[in-house]
Amino acid sequence: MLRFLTAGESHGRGVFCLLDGFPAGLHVSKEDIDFYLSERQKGYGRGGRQRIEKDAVDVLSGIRGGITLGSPILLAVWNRDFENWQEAMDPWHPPSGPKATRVTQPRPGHADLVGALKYHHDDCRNILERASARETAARVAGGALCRKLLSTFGIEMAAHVVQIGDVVANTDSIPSAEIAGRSATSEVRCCDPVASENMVAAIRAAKQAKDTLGGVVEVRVWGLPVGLGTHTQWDKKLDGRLAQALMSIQAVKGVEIGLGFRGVSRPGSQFHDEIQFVPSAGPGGPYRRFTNHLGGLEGSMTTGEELLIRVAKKPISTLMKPLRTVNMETHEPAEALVERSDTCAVPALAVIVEAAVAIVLAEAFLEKFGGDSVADMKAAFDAYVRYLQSR
Ligand code: EPS
Repeated sequence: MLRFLTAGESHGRGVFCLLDGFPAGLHVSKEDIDFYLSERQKGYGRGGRQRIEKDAVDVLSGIRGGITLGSPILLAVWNRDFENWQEAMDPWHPPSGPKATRVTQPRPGHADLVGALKYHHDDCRNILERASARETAARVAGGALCRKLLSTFGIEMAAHVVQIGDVVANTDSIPSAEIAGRSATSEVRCCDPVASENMVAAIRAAKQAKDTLGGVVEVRVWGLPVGLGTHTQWDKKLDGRLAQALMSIQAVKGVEIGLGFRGVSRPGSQFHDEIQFVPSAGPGGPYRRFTNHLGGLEGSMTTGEELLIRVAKKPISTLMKPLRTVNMETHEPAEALVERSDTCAVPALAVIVEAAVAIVLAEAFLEKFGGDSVADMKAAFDAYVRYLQSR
């Protein structure tokens, strides 16, 4: 069983990812992980923090000589900004220095208020440090390993931005294999060049207005075998697990699989993906679909068609033109905390979504083909693909 956890505060020493149950024998390089860490930092609309950080992975355990050992893998992404926060974040001494001022004016939309109440804190920083989307650097590091594992079995993925604010891209007909290359040329990771320019303009205008923007990211995964996940128990269903992992990304407010919300006005005859037999030696098996409205999942299991998921992110809750709140000490009306933040982090969400999906799919893949090593998995996988040809 693959287990995945993160730790770390935004301005503490670093953010960390623990992967337990990861198979032995996967060849990985530092670049395999650092590439995605650096991609996560990019995108028009990011704030000053990304100029301070130059995220790179430090492997603390579980990998030797570029090969996974089968033992727990502990990955660290150190925070360069910690240098400026040492006194305020010191684990053993009361917060001191210029950054030690207590946060008592919670931001609407952030975890500040509810967290401070629930955990009995009188400084919202004790909440916001962990709630910050800086944590996603740890997910991206772990996700990069899972992604490498999946690509060993021919599973590839690409995510791109399809909406920022009210600017919607026209990308439905783009072949999945072109998404990575085309979105990489856009400052907002969008494959539609006209929409891309309009998105940049919308972010610029939002920044001038001291406001923030949300948006929608689409991820596609191909090369999947038929039958990952299961219909048998609610907490093992693959669509549910994907939605959970994606909803747990900071500021995400919606997950849509296949046509999702967009499809509900269709009658059943125009929704379901009719079946045809196309002899094939691939892991998707010989039963193909004429369409893929269900986004590659049927009965909470992969169908062998592309996985299609959309993820909606709300606008970031730290506004330079602060919203109304209450001072938790005086109970007087106040303005919410204004802290360095981003105008729009939707382009980064594309990289984070890929990581979250890779982690869940790697878990499901290990459940189906699991062994202690990649070699064991390959044997089980090849046998399954051979078996599919006989159906
Ligand atoms: C982020 C780092 C943070 C924010 C952002 C995401 O850095 P800092 O708080 O030092 O500016 O830029 O976090 C939030 C938007 C949030 O609400 O917490 C990152 O590395 O992704």
